Amino acid sequence: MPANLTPEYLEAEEVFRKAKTIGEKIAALEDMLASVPKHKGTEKLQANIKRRLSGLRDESEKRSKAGRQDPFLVEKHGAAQVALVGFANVGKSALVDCLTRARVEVAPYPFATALPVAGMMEYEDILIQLVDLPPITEGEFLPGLAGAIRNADALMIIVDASSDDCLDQLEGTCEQLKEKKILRDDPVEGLHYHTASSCLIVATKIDIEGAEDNLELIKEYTPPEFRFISTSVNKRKTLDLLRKSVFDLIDVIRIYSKKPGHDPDMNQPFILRKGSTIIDMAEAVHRDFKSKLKSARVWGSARFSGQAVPKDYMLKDKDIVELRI
Ligand SMILES: Nc1nc2c(ncn2[C@@H]2O[C@H](COP(=O)(O)OP(=O)(O)OP(=O)(O)O)[C@@H](O)[C@H]2O)c(=O)[nH]1
Ligand SMILES: [Mg+2]
Repeated sequence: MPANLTPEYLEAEEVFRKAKTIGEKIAALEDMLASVPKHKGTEKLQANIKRRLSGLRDESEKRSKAGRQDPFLVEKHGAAQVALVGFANVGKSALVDCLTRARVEVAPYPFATALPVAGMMEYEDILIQLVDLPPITEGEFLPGLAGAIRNADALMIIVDASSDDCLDQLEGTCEQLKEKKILRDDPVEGLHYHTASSCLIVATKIDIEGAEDNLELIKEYTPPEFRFISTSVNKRKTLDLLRKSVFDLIDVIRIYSKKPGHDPDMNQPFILRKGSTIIDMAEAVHRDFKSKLKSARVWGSARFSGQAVPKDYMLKDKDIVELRI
C-alpha cells in the first residue's frame, strides 16, 4: 500500500467497499482516482483503479445493451440533476408529478415509489432534471439509492409539514445522509459529496390544516446554512417559487451568445457554473475559442450595453456575450 494516501482517498475506498451496484462502484472509483495523490509511488495504484473503472464501465455498457441497466444510474439531462430525498409518504412523487411530465406513482401509502423516475422541470427557458426516488429509511438504504443521491448535482430534502413527525423527518433525513457519508459539513475537492449549499429543504403539504404551525418549528430547526422553502401541490404560487428556488440551488447562469453582426440567439442559453468568466463561455461555445479569443463584449451586467470586457470578466445570469476570434 503506497504511503501518503489522503483521508479523502481512504473514505472513497471505504465507499467503494460498501458499494453494491455497478453505478455506486463506478462513482466510488472515480472519487478514488480524483483523490489519490499523484506521484510515482501511486502509479501502480492509479493504473489499478483505471483498470477496474474501465472493466466496470464495459460491464455497465454490456448490461445496458442487454436491457439490464442499473435503474439507479440515472443519466443526467438538462441544466442539472436534482434528486428528491426524504422519508416515505412525505410528498416527493406528488412534487415531481406537478413540476414535470414524468409519470410517477403518487399514493396515500408509504413506499409507493420503488425505483427512480426522472422528469424535466421547466424553469423559464431551461430544463432542470428532477429525480423522484424511493424513500430513505433508518439503517440500510435500498441497494443503489445512496449512489443515486450522491450522484445528483443537488438535493431537495422533503419533509411533510402536516405531519407530527416533521421534525423527525428533517433530522432523520439529514442524519441518515451524513451517516452514509452523502452529506458533509464541508466540501471535499474531487469527491461526490453534498453539503448544505447543494441542498434545499422543502416543507410540503402546507395546504393541510395544522401545517402552518409546524412550519414555524421546521424553520426553527433547519440549520441556518441550509436553504428552506415551503410549498404545496395544491398552491400553484408556491410551486412557481419552488421552481425559482431549485434554479437558485443548482448554482448556474444562463448566457446567450451573439455572433458579431447578428442578433443574439435567445432560444438556447449556454449553461455555465456561477462565477464563470468570458474564457469559460468561449470554451463552452467551441473548444478552439479559448485560445483564439481576441475580444469580447457583454450586454446585461456590463456598465453599458455592448461594453468591451476582459477575458476574466465574471458573467451574470442572462448576460449576452459576443466573442470575436
Ligand atoms: N394535501 C396535500 N396532499 C399531498 C401533498 N403532497 C402529497 N400529498 C399526498 O401525500 C401522499 C403521499 O404522497 P407521495 O408523493 O406519494 O409521497 P412520496 O414521498 O413519494 O412517498 P414514497 O414514494 O412512499 O416515498 C399522497 O396521498 C399525496 O396525494 C400536498 O402538497 N398537499
Ligand atoms: Mg414516491
